[in-house]
Amino acid sequence: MSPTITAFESSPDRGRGLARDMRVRWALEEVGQPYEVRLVSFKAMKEPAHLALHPFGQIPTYEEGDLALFESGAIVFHIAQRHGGLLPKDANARARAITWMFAALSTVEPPIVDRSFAVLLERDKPWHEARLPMLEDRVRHRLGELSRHLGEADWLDGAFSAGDLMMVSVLRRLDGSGLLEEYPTLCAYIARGEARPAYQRAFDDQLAVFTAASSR
Ligand code: GTB
Repeated sequence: MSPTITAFESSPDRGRGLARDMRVRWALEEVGQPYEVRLVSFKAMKEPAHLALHPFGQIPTYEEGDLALFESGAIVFHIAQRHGGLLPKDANARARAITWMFAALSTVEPPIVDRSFAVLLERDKPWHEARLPMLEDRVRHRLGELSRHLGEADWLDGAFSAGDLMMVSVLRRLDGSGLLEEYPTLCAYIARGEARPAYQRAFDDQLAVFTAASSR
């Protein structure tokens, strides 16, 4: 039975693939697992049927038989555990790839999300102009460290893994901020991720949702 994931019925990212269903779609495409998508409105996300799947009323969720998951990191990890191709077989390399998934979600993503929220929701606040440079410097700090770690390598630790899938997904949230361009190593890293056929299939599928919604 194919798993079913949830995604925005009408994504505020206008089809740029920045919402967190994109990383789950990408993981499913990487492992060759067909899936269904149930689109949910902002209203439906906060109603009992969806809250039964996701206590915080968000997307994405993942249903497979009697298993229901939320949190994109947990979902991608589950997919990577269940199928080959996203985590190395060697136990230590596998542990390191999982470490990079956590690093993406708990060390790199938070300052990026803080900056996004400030730009999206706090522009009219009197302290916005003073706060934004501080938030951007926090992002730069992480990008500099990550860029130094990556150096000349294609991927974070040997072959492409769920760690790279998560890191590239997290970094893409900076698209349009102008910050990534300060780190050519990271731009090339993201481009390598985006060039993967599985990424492109996932991107096209989420874009089709936006295109269909805007033509109605
Ligand atoms: N930690 C959770 C996870 O990783 O799954 C976070 C899930 C989450 O934030 N989901 C968001 C959501 O459902 C969508 S992805 N929000 C609705 C709500 O909370 O009511 C976040 C997102 C939204 C929009 C853009 N964008 O427009 O660019 C990018 C990312």
